[in-house]
Amino acid sequence: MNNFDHQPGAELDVVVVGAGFAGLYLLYRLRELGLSVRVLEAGSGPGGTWYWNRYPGARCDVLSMEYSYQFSPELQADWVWRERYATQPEILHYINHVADRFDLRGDLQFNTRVDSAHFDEAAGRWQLTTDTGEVFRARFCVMATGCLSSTNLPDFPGRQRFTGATYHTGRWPPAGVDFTGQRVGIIGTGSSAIQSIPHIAEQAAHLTVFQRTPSYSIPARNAPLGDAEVAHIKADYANFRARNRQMSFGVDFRLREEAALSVSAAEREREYHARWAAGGLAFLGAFSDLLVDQAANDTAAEFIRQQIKAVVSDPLTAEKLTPTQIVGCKRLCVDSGYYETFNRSNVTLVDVSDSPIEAITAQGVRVAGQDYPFDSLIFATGFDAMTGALAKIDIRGRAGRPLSEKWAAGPRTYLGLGTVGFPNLFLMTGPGSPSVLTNMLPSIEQHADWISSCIAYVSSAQIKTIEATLEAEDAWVEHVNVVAHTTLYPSCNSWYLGANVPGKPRVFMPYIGFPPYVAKCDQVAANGYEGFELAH
Ligand code: N01
Repeated sequence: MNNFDHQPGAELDVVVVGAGFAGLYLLYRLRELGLSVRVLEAGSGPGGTWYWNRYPGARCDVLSMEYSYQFSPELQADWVWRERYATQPEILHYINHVADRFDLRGDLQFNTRVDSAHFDEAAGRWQLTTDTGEVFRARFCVMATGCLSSTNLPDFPGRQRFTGATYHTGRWPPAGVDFTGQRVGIIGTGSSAIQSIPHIAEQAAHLTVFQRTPSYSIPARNAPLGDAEVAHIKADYANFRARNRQMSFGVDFRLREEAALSVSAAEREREYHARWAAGGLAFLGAFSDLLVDQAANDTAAEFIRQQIKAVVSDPLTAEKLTPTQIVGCKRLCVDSGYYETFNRSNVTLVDVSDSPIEAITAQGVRVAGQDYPFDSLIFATGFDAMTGALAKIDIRGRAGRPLSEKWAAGPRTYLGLGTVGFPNLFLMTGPGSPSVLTNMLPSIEQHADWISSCIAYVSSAQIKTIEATLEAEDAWVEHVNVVAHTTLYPSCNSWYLGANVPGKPRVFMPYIGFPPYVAKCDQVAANGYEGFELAH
């Protein structure tokens, strides 16, 4: 039940949950409108994903010249990225710089976890309560809670019994961890594990990697950014950004127009080699149909399998590390020395695909009756993606209806921005928006621009509530699904589908295609927010 009887706390125009890239830029935009805003953040500083994911080797897999804000020409002209791919500390430094440069800290409240957000229908206000016992009331509530912020910690039998130290890559201690001389186990081989394993292996006495599904990983080929390259981009940054916004993923994969099977085998091989040598996610841009045609995808998959075989000395280990699924269906990984790490004598790979982890014991991990003792155990087991952070907040809309109840069979939104029954509630990069299938930064800026313009319009037109219509929401959910099924994405057990979390409904959550999505959002706004009901 909603309870609005207790003393209300701060009365605001907008309350924002989360002070990552999304919350920070939204605050900047809302402040420009002269609105009163408070951003509530569980961490002790800004940064969101870059605040929590401090595991060794953490860095972005989108090029740093692209993974940065573009709203301020001065900021992007001044800021100096040092490497092709920025490290987590560098990105966190950048976010803190932005908070200071635009004087945002006054409206950021840290160490504050939002427990509930209830819509008070009579007053037309959102009321948020926090773990610090504070209450905030606001006309608008924006969830900028991140797509990969709620950690997934599988319920391994006996997990609590382990007497050594445990870590989750998504909640890494800020002071870091020294594994020198230790026996370390790591569960999971997604992006976080793939980035951290080479670093941990260098420190630990022995590292044991528990792998359920091998990932495809492309070498990053990280290197210092050359002055000439930076100068070239900065000389025409606005156009560089504009071009990338026209790309399907909002990032330049140097997509070739030809289909993979329309060229000769020799030409394919040449292209894949060139992409492998250049490094990074642009490997997926080698041909136009890699993510839509199984036969095309097979050619890329086979190329990567051959590279793994060439790098990993022990044939049995190489075989275990070789993925069989569709490339890119689960998020492609980008690494620095991942496969090479398995040539070290202090690294062991344990395949748990056929014999799942039986138990966690006081000393370590048991698989197929064999005990692996550890001093430290790392869970690199990912996230309850896109909906997990929202599910942790008791969000209630009209008639006190919980969002968890409405989304019991999977998230339903209009444009990933709003959901029926929850007036004046906006989601940043929510399910149904391109978010994780794009460079997150332009997606975040586009959402913050759209939401702030919408709030400005609603406020100036004396509109009391804005809420998606059921018709628009149903049509959008259907459209997201139809688009997804024109690709290979729905065919594997990825976190895009919620398949990594036991019991989570299997629904493809991100919308595929940044440019058409932006066009649709612009059209909706231009047509007086069509698909939304505006109530006076
Ligand atoms: O998580 P994941 P992540 N028993 O879900 C395994 C972004 N990111 O933190 O594949 C055994 O990818 C699981 O196995 P399986 C990026 O978008 C970006 O690594 O489910 N194993 C998998 O191997 C990325 O995709 C960057 O069979 C279990 C692993 O745990 C996303 O975050 C860096 C298990 C989880 O992998 C998530 O990446 C890092 C179980 N019960 C992350 N449960 C960059 O920008 C799970 N696993 C570079």
